[in-house]
Amino acid sequence: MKTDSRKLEHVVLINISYPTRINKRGTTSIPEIPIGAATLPLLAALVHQYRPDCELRSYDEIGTHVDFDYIDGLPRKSTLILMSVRTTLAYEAMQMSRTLREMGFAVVMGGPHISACQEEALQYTNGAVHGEAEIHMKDIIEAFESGALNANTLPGLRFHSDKNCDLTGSPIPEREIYKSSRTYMNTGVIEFSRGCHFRCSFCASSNLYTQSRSFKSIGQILAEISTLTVYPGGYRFWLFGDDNFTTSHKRAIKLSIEIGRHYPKARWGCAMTISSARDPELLDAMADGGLRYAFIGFDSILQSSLADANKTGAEVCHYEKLIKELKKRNIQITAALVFGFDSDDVSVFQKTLKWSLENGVDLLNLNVLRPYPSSLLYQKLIQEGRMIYDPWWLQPFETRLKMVHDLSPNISGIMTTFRPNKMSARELAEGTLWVGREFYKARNVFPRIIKNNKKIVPFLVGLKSNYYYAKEFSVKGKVVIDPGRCQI
Ligand code: B12
Repeated sequence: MKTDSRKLEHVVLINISYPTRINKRGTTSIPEIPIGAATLPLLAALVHQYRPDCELRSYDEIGTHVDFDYIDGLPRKSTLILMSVRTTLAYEAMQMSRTLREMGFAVVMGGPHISACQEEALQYTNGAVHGEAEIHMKDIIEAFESGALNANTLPGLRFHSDKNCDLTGSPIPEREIYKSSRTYMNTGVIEFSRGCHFRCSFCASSNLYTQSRSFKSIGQILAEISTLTVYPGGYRFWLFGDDNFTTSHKRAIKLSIEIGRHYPKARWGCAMTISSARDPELLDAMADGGLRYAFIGFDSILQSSLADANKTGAEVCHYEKLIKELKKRNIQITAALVFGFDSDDVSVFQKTLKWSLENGVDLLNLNVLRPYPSSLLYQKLIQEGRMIYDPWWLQPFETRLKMVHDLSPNISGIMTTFRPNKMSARELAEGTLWVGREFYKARNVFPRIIKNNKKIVPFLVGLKSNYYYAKEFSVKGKVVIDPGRCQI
């Protein structure tokens, strides 16, 4: 092993976004909700845990584009680039890694996509990480400082762990790194747990690390909340980023009670499963503790499609009653729905729109079924020979645009990568887009917001959220690929 020891003095953290400008003047990025994930603040805290004097720059492109000029001015010998990668942007991440390596920087990649496709990533980066940063950060820094990990290390070094970290030892993320960006909504993402006890076939997370769950302590969460911005009137806002905040009712109840006790003006949101709404004690505790926004994976309004998805514990016939339970407690609902299950035919779009308009959900998050590389669904579609593009995540952006049949430049939710069972791929993309456009038409938005929000603040929040979600479906115009990025 080559040893060329050096000290780590600079770290650049990157979470990339789509490489496009979409309006006529070529200036607007594809709309993504400007929420700062916990990822880069956590990586920052972990770097500082081991190298307190290290200088840090972070670029979460949803808020701030990567500044190549600044990076170019950094010393190659003492600078490490850490990239977090999601599957939808894997192609762009590999491009950027190559650019940075060619500039002479050592690049390490981690995140959900690299955990799913570590072997593949090793071809593009100097270090590829499977698993949680808490477990690997020390080894990464040591490999860099020993010279074993540098811009020429290819294939890259493999950092792998099949164990979960103990979240009670996880540091408080350094959220200050987002303060320089004016684009973000002022909402923090806080993690309480990792892992989920369900095994839905399309889930991108359930097979990624290990099958077990881990939790932070209540004291940790309360301390983390104290670092968030306080707004006039003493309010604090955040979202829990857990895949399923209610994976343990007991823990969620305890935490919610403590949040209410310590921060009576807390207002937060979380993702949870609909079957949890059967537990009135849980709903009362969460609502009293400040829960105002629930992102709920209903996934389908067809029971047969839920069976296709291996989604257990959810019964469509109870959805309406459970929605009422949440609304009774003034909890706004974002219904996440997926189209393209084997049981779905074209009638699913009309049925879903009707259901969504009638039952009082506040927002719709719509996605075409997407075979993430870590999912059981991906394995099934490969076996059945039904993938149209494989691996879809390494296709250039132009090819990914074909997967939305040029219906919209916003590939995020409606890209179709496989042959559906009871409709064409184009019908699937078209139908999904149609439901979104109808749901977010002004004639549907205003009556809904007025009916669902009697007070001024929730009304304004409702208006803003509808605006962000509507943008996802209304994006039109020419796509211009950023010339600053090369081919992989
Ligand atoms: C907040 C959020 C968003 C925000 C984005 C915020 C942002 N600035 O990026 C919004 C709402 C915009 C969003 C959009 C989307 N999201 Co999202 N999102 C989340 C959510 C709920 C929380 C993220 C977070 O803060 N996690 C906490 C951090 C600490 O966890 P982490 O990022 O996984 O990092 C850990 C490890 O992965 C690892 N790690 C990560 N990066 C690195 C880097 C290095 C160098 C190292 C060593 C380790 C490492 O260490 C960390 C600590 O252990 C997650 C769910 C989740 N449980 O993570 C989904 C999640 C990340 N999103 C997902 C998806 C699919 C999407 C969308 C594609 C949805 C869509 N159809 O449009 C888009 C794509 C956006 C994009 N640009 O990539 C998937 C990603 C799956 C995958 N394989 O890529 C997730 C995991 C949800 C899920 N279970 O399906 N999202």
